[in-house]
Amino acid sequence: SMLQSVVGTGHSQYNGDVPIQTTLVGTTYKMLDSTRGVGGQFGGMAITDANHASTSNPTPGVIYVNSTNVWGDGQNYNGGSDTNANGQTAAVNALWGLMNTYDTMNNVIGWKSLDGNNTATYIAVHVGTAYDNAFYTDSCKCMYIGDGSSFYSLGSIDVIGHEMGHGVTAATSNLTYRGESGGLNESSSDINGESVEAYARNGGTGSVINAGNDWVMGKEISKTGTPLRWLYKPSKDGKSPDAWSTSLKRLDPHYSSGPNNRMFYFLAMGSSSTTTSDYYSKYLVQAPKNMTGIGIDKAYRIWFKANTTKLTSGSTYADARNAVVAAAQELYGVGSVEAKAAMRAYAAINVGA
Ligand code: ASN
Ligand code: ZN
Repeated sequence: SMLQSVVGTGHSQYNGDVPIQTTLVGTTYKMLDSTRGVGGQFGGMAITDANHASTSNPTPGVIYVNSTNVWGDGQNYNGGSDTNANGQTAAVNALWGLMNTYDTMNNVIGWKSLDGNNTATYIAVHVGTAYDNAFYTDSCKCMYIGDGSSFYSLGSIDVIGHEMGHGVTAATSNLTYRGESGGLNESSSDINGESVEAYARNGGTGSVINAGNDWVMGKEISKTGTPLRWLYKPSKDGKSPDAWSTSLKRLDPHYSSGPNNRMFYFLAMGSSSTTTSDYYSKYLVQAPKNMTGIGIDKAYRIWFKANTTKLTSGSTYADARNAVVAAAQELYGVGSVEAKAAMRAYAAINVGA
């Protein structure tokens, strides 16, 4: 046929040379993955050039095209043409991140695209000028990536998994983006980002997520090497708390996410803490003593089920605890080690029954 799905080579910025799913139209290659998602604005998962459109209400621009199926130069954007090999690198980063996000949710959970109905989405790169952010927009169910100034181009896998995670949350629990629910919304995106990173780093095939992520958000895009957030110890950013308290609800969601991120880390990875001084009040507020984690694969399945089927727009941390415990019980059994680990992980951030 005129349209043929083919595999090209992308010279990515953060993951070396990667196989990317593109489309051959006549003699031209397009950055359109028609094997992941249907319909949507571009008839498949697409990467477009926002061509420095203003970051407020931007339009996506056109799909990347190339005369060969080899894309990008692996180097950070230098301010030249968006469509030469250097400008294409942001598009390679985006397509690789999007493919892995789709595959993680589809192959591990059986959840198709962002809405669960397999509606294709897209990523637009080069939005704004030296723009230091990436963002999801629900009206297009798509995301935009800036070129960065104090950051490198903002298309690392964990950032893309994070932004697309906002689409899953918007389509399901729709956690309100302020107060405790705002922190849970942000945490759900960080959990998605780290889980996609873990999936991609282990080859991106199969239906199981193996550990291999770095448990920090955005290390790759950081020019200083300092991540945006530390899931294993959120307070390392100087602003996020490590445990729930009554004042958490007043924080920006990127900080009130901290304790739930730490809960997820403990659930997956456990803790080798041996100190008994961790106990505070009736709950733990530091690392749980000698806790065995259940692995990121099971932890992701549990969190995903909780967020997509049990949480609602006004959910609190206490609600999240109950939802995660219930999800663990449904997936692995009442009294299972997984359900007990969920209780312990929440107790470790000061959230109890
Ligand atoms: N990149 C940010 C995020 O997804 C954008 C924002 O502040 N909402 O959290
Ligand atoms: Zn976010």
